[in-house]
Amino acid sequence: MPTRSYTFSHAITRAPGAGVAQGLREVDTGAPDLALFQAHHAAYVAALRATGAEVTELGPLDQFPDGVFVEDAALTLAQGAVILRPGAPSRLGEAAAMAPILARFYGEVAAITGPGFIEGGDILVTEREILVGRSARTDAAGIAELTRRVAPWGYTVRELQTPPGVLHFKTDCSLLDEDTILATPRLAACGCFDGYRVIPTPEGEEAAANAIRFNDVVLAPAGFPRTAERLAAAGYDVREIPNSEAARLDGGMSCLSLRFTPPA
Ligand code: CIR
Repeated sequence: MPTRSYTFSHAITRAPGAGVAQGLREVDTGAPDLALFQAHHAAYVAALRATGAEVTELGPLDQFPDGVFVEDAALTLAQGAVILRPGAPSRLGEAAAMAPILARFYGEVAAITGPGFIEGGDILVTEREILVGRSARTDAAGIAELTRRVAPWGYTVRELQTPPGVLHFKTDCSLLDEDTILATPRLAACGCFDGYRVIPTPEGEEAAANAIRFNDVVLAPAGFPRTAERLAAAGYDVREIPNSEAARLDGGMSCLSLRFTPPA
């Protein structure tokens, strides 16, 4: 039986638009180069498609500079989808824009209505549970509402803490398979992955912790050779994707797609 946490027939992405220059960032290292970002994005989409997945590529949303990071707007599960409620005020409207897109694939699209907030970057779905990190974007009320929404589908949610100063929980970790998580040592130190096998990112390569397992491959940001080697040595088929421009906006592999298999 295919896994529900990393085997997917579909993905949704959104092309970066001219507005990315205004995207949120913790540290300003200069605006992303749009042409380069588009080329990186194309490589990312091609890598997803190469696994056999059907990728729906949405056009840029001019009023939302961070719209390329579609993961934060919704949670896509095997039984249904949940429109989220981003904690960044400039990103709140991205969630509503995703609702009609997901309705094409899901009979049931639920929504987090508030008052809490929750962004997809803080949600790690594993084969056995859903881990959610509280962060500057995701609060206890948002997590509680998500917990109620997904309970009828048989999911348990475990609330954790995103490390201080880290944008999202998944900035620091990724699912590699049913039992294995790639994580920064600073996050794994919390003990929140007890019961899983943890592959730590090498010192100095913490920014490689945001990767995605997508069908038979692991998409990892280029430029972190020791992490790529470590993953390859553990038996994963790694595809390195250039990510310099998304990284200027604190974005990585997971942020750039919604991954799912529509219910039959
Ligand atoms: C933001 O600050 O919201 C965007 N510039 C980056 C979002 C990255 N998304 C993610 O990690 N899921």
